[in-house]
Amino acid sequence: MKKILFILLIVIQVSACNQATKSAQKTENAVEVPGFSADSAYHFVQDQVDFGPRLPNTDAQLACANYLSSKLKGYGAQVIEQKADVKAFNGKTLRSINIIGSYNPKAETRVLLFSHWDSRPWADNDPNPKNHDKPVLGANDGASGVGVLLEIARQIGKALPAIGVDIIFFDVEDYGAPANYSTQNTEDTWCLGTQYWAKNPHVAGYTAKYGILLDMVGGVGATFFREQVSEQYAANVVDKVWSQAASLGFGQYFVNQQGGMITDDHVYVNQIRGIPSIDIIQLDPQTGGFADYWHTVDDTMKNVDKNTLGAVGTTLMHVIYNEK
Ligand code: AHN
Ligand code: ZN
Repeated sequence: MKKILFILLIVIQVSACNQATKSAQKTENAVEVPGFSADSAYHFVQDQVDFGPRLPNTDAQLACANYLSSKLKGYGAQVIEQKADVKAFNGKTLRSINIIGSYNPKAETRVLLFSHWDSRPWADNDPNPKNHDKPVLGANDGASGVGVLLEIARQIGKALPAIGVDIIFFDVEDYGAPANYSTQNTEDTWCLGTQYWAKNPHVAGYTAKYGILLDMVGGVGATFFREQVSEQYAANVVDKVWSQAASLGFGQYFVNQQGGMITDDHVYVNQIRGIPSIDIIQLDPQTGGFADYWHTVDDTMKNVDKNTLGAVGTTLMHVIYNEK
């Protein structure tokens, strides 16, 4: 009896030992993905909104540019401010400040993450015509994407991923001609900071494996459909991001169905720089339009939800840290 017990013990011991080796290998292979703080991202959105509208040629623009650059520097990025004069649809010369933060600048495999940081000078979609000349605060339209990317920068600063990452905050995206401006094609009046960078990248010949644009990623109950320009140039990246979101339980935000099409910053990164890029954007596939507070004086913090910021940020953290 004693002998049998002894053998049994040894068998248990050995199998326990095998078990231990297996799980050790598992932890060795699995990538550590740092957490994403939605609270922190939300604060970064609030910080930007506190500067007031971030309009070209204003002091608020300079103050917020300083804030964004020093945040990125503080989180260990190598930072370049790319200043340029760009021409608006109405003939005005606008000072554009693109802010670029790089991690692992020598790594050959790179991922580009981007958002616009300016806000729109006119609330021309406001139901009240009296508001059409007032600026948009841009809590969701502008600040939300940047808030998520600043939190990603904060996490990357603490533990670098295997690849290189470039975070770009593009300026003068939202100075596009109003809908009733002219009968001519006005698509290229948007995204002026991005168009400038795509033709004059901060590093000669700059490229990346792929790019991800975040535009209006903070809305309450937001849904992100597979946007069509993204699908055309970078369907594999859409697959990667939407399936990562699904496996994290964020399928209610990232709806795996065809969405609308939008001329946004990713168009120029695709067409001019040749970097396959997608747009994560709250765009209604039925109406082809945005949330009802879009380009109104109501684009304020009350429409920004930490849960949405968290779903987008957590998904991107998993994408980035699983990249080799
Ligand atoms: C067009 O209206 C063609 N593009 C709008 C892109 C945009 C504006 N994203 C945020 N604000
Ligand atoms: Zn806008």
